[in-house]
Amino acid sequence: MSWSDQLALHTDQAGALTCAYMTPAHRAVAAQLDAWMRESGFDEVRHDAIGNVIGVYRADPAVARPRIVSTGSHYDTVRDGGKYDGRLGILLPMAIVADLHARDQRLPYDFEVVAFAEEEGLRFGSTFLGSSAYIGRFDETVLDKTDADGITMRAAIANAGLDPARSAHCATDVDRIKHYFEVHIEQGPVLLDSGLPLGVVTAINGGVRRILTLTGLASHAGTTPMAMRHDAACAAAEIILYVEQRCASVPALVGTVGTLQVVNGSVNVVPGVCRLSLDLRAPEDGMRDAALADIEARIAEICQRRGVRCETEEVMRKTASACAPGERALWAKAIAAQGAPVYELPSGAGHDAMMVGQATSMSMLFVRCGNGGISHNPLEIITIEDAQLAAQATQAFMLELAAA
Ligand code: HGY
Ligand code: MN
Ligand code: MN
Repeated sequence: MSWSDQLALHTDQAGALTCAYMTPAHRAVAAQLDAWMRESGFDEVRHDAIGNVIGVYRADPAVARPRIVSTGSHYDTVRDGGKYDGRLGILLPMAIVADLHARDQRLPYDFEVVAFAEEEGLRFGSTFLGSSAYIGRFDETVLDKTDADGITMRAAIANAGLDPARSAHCATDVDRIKHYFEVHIEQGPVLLDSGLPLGVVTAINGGVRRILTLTGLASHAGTTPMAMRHDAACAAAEIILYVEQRCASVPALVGTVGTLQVVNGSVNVVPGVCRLSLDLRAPEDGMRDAALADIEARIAEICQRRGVRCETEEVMRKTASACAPGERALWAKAIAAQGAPVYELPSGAGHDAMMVGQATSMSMLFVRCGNGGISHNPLEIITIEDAQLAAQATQAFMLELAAA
C-alpha cells in the first residue's frame, strides 16, 4: 500500500496522478520498480525497448526445463487517475516474491512479474503497447503516432534512452509460458455492493475505440443564419446523445464519448471542426458490432442532414476474451481456502490480460473498490485488508498452479 502511495508521487501533472507513456514521471516509476524488485529478491530485472520492467524469480534449480508463469499489469495511468489501477497488479506479486524470498521458497516455474509500460493509450492513442511487446506482437506502425505536441512515439522512446528499433524484439520466451494471471481492482461497484472482497473474472468485455473528425463550415457567429449553418459541434452533440440512447437500450452494452473538442474553436465562430472519441464495449462482439452499425448509420444521417463530413479512425478493436476455466477453478479454491466467499463476474474494463491471453491461457482476480467502486478518478481506493486477502489468495493460487 505504501509502495502505491510512493509511486503516485511521480506525476506529469502537479496535484493529480497522471503518468503518461515515456514522460519523466513514467521513467521515474520504472526506475523505482526496478529498485524495489531487486530489494524484494528477484534474480533478474530487465527493461525492454518499450519500457516494460520484467522481474524474474527463478524456478527451483532442481526443475530441469522450468516453464514460465507470468503476471503483471500496467504502470501508466489515465489523466488524473487513481493509484491502484494497474499498479496493484505489479506491486502485489512483488510483495509475494519478497515473502517467498524471505522464506527461501522457490516455485517449480520461473515467475515473471511484468510492469507493462503502457495500456491506457493516454499520450499516443494506442493501447497495450507493453503487453503486445511482451508477447512479440508489437505493431511497429504505431511508432509514427504523435502526441499533442507533435512528438512521435519513436522519438519519445529514443529520448528516454531506449531503442525503438528493438520494439519488435522484446518478447519473452512465449513458448515456455504456462499461464498468465492479472490481479486488478474491479473498477466498478459489483463487489462493493455485494459485500465481497474478491472476485474471479469470467471474461473481459470486447471493445472498439474510434476517433471521429466532423468537418462542417466555420463561419461568423453573428451573421450566419441558423438555417445556413454546418455546425460540427451540433452534429457531435446529436451523435453523443444517440450513442447514450442506443447503448442504454441493451444491458451490459456501454458506449462512451470520453474526449470532445472544437478544433481551433472561438467564441464567435460557428464550429467548423469537432473531434470526438467513441468507446463501445460488450460481453459479446455481436452485441457491440450491432450497436456500432446503428451508430454509423445515425452518424451518416446526421452528417448528410447538416452538411457535415465525418472521418473515422479506428484505434482499437479487441474481441471479448474468456478467462481459462481451469484457472478460474483454481482461483475459487484459493479464495475459499482464505475463508472468503467465491464470486465470479465479467470485466467491463479492458486489461493487459486481453493481449497476453492471445499467446497463453489467462485468468484474473478482482479486488473490491471503495468509494462506490469509482475508478479512473483520484477517489479510487482499496482497503489494506482486501489487499492482504488478495495477496494470500494469489499466493495460494500460485501454489495451486504449481501443483496443476
Ligand atoms: O479502458 C479500460 O478499460 C482500461 O482501463 N484501459
Ligand atoms: Mn485503466
Ligand atoms: Mn487497468
